[in-house]
Parts: sequence; structure tokens; C-alpha cells
Amino acid sequence: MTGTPPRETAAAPASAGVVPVPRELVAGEGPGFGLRARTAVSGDQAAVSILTNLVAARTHGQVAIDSAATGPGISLVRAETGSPESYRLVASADGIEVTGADAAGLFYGIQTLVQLIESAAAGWRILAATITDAPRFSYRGVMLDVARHFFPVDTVLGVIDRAAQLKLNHLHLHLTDDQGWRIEIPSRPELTRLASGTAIDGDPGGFYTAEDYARIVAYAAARHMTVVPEIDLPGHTHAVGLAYPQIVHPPVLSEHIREVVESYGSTLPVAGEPYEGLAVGFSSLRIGDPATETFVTDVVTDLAAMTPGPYLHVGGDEALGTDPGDYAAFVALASRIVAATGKAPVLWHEAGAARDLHPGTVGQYWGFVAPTDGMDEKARGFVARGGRLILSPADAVYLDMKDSEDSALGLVWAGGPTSVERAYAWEPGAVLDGVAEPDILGVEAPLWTETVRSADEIDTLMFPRLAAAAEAAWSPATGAHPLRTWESFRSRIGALDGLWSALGIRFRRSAEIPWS
Ligand code: TNX
Repeated sequence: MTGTPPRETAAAPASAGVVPVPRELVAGEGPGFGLRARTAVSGDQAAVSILTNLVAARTHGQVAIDSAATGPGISLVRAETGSPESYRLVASADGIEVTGADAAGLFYGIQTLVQLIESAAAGWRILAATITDAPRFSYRGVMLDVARHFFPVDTVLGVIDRAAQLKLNHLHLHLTDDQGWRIEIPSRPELTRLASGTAIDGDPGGFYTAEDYARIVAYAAARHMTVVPEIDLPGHTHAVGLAYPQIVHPPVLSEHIREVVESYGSTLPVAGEPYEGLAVGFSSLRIGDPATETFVTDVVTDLAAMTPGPYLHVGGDEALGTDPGDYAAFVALASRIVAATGKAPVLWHEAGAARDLHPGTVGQYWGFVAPTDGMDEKARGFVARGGRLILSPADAVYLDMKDSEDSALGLVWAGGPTSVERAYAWEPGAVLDGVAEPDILGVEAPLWTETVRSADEIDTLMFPRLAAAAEAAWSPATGAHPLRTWESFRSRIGALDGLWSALGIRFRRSAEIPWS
């Protein structure tokens, strides 16, 4: 640790429920700020309304934040100076001041403030503290797979609220897969008309209209979150074949695929029929066919026009049904098609081995914390071409891994069930040799939904492990901060019980956490 050593100690009460842990936190003296039934507020209007809603929820309607109230209160200020997304919070018995460098910084300061609310004998109070905070990485993501199972818009909005509260700022939507195409593409209406109706195990399908998608994007933006849409190519495209059979190969039913299908107790995919099983890697676009290139251009161009954020993800994972040479040529082509729309292409790490990727293409690493099978080498390929990496180590941050052996929800392929401790105990800077801090764009926790059917099940798998990913994405590196430890994290998470319950999050009370 360089510079001023943080004065916080593990025992300091004001760190109680602050997750992710802030850069610097100094616990104040005394009982903190007592919230009155009507507590005065002043400052930025958008921020006031966010705070008002959160405080009402947290205090079960007992405290109203009110600009017309008098007495000591809360001031919310946008400084318009300082590093992006940073904030400073000073809470004492006399009042509270939250100063954001920008609107996002102020939003994050409010999230911290709400985590400092405690119920005491004398009523609700905010712990005394001085906090100076800024993120480590600019990309802090969560991914929701809406292809294996489809989730209504309101469920997606709930995920945005839950992630934003942990200072995550990107929502990656996995919009297409073998089981369904979930986003209206105006120039290709057959995709949603013919390929969106079903999901895994005969569950209902669905898709987002362009209007639905715009609503998700706007709701996310109001919470300082950028939507990253993913169209998974050239594998994971069985559903495309329901709409455009001429550009998709019949399923490649290798021995491997037969084994995978069998292990899931599913049936084999059949060309032209909706696929309701779990197996992956059997489908592929026909590479080199001009009709395929036109298709990709149409889809990417429409999606880019619908997406204000800078990124567009074109998949590239597990293309076992595609010839390796064709694969390399295709991902390079797809990266150029994305770049031509002005967006930054993002691809899963497999594509990093392709020579002609568009320079600057972002890679998403989903290997293990200790890389196997040359996956790290592929990830380094992006950096060699001027791109940066999003880290999603599967054995740490894959939210769809079972959280315990006996859980009915989730899968186990990434090293078996993932404990909260395993989700926490990894350091982004230590996963890939030869990848330096500036090469890391950020951290993202994906939730694949083969076994997930409802908003409650999403919560059960996301919480509390999403908070571990958020701390890896936001807080200083392990070893560079006294509270960046599992022991501190588990006690801070335990103190969030009241807030998460009040927000309606159906988190699982993992036995690893001292819930309070
Ligand atoms: C691997 S990780 C996949 C997905 C599955 C997931 C299940 C990656 C890029 N692909 O197709 O849903 O495992 O955990």
C-alpha cells in the first residue's frame, strides 16, 4: 500500500455493511446521524429522488426524506470535478454530505449512505464516517442469459437495481443461443417470429421488442448502467436455423455432443425443430456463405442502432460445430462488422487465437482462476492486438454454479459448487500472467440460466456471490487494503441482511456468512 495508510481497522463499526469496500473509510466518533420521521434533504433532484426511495424501503416507510423538512439533514452535491464515478461522504451527528464527482459518483455515494443506515434503540441512524471512494475498474458487469430461459422486462429491471446497488455499471444480456432468439431485429423479423417461442425443458419462450429493449436500456442508464447486448455467433445458433435454415449447418452430432446431451438427460437437437435441451457446441452458421455475412451485418447494424452503449458482444464461445479455420476467419469478420458500426467488439476468449481480429477487440475470459488448456494464451491474444480483457473466471464468478452440493439450482462443471469464499478469494491482477492492470477492462459475473426459471431463482444464485464479484471489480486489489479480506467481507455482507431484505432480494442465507 502506498500513500496514506487507511486508518480503518477491522473493528471499526462504520465499515459495518459497506460492500464493495471503499478506498478509504475513517470511522467517526459518536452515535452518528439520527434520521427523523421527516429528514431534510437538499441538492441534485435526480439524486434526491433515488435517495428518497431507498430510505423509504430501508426504513419500512418510517423515514421520509423531504426537501420541505427543516433541521439537520442530507446534502447531495455534484462537484463536476474529480475522477469518474468517485465520491466523498461525510456523516456526523450534525448532518450528511455526499459529494459526487459526477452523477454516477453521487449515485454510488448514495448507495454507500444507504448501507450505513442502522436500526438502533432510538430509531434509524446513519453511522458516523468519512469515506473517500473511487472504482478500480471502469467495467463492472453482471450478465443475464435470457436465451436458455426468457425473463420478462420487469425481472431484468430488478436485476439492474440489484447490481447498481453494488456499484456495478454494465448489464450484459446474452440475447441468443441454441434455445431461442430473444431480441427483435427490425430488418430480420423472422428471427423472433419463428425462433423465440420455446425455452429449455418445454418452458415458455419470449423475446424483447425493440421498445422493451429501449425500456431496459433507459432504466439501466438512469442507474448509471450500460447495456452490452450479445448475439452469440457462430455456434449457439440452432435457433437461427428455424428462421434462416439456409445459413445454418445441420447439428454436428459428435460423440462428445451425444455424451453431453445424455449427461443432461436431454434429447438430441434436430435441424428445423426448436431445441429444448442443454447441450452446446453442436450448431454453426455456414461460414464463407455471402448470405451469412449479410445476415450478420443486418443483425449487428440494427442492434448497434438500438444500443447507445459502446460495446457489442458477438459471442465466439464453444463453436465445436465449426471448423477451426472457418472459426478464425468468421470471428475476425464479425469483429470488423461490429467495428464498422462504431461499436467496440467483444468476444469470449476463444476468439483471441484468431489472427485478423479487429485491433482493440475486447476479450472476455471465462477460464479458471488458475488457467487451464491454453485459455490464458487465447486471452493474451486480445491484449497483443491492443484490446483489453473482461475477467469472468468461471470457478469464482459464474453465478450459475451451485452454491452447495445439495442445491437443486445450478450447474457444477466449473470445479464443483462455488462457495461464497471461493467467489471472493481471487485477485483480478493475478489470474493471467503477462496481463498488466491497464490491460484489464474489468470484471463481470455471468448468470447462465439453464436451470433458472424465475426472479426468485435469479436472486438465490446471485446473492450473496454477486457482491464478491462487485468487490473484485470496484475495490482496491487484495493486499492493498486492510479490509480486502474474506473475514472482513463476510462480516460486512452479514450486516447487509436488513437492507437486502428490505429491498425484497430473495438471497440465500449461506452458512458461511454471519447474518445479523
Ligand atoms: C459455458 S462460458 C458457456 C455457456 C453455458 C455455461 C454454463 C461460455 C462462454 N459458455 O454456454 O451456459 O457454460 O455454465
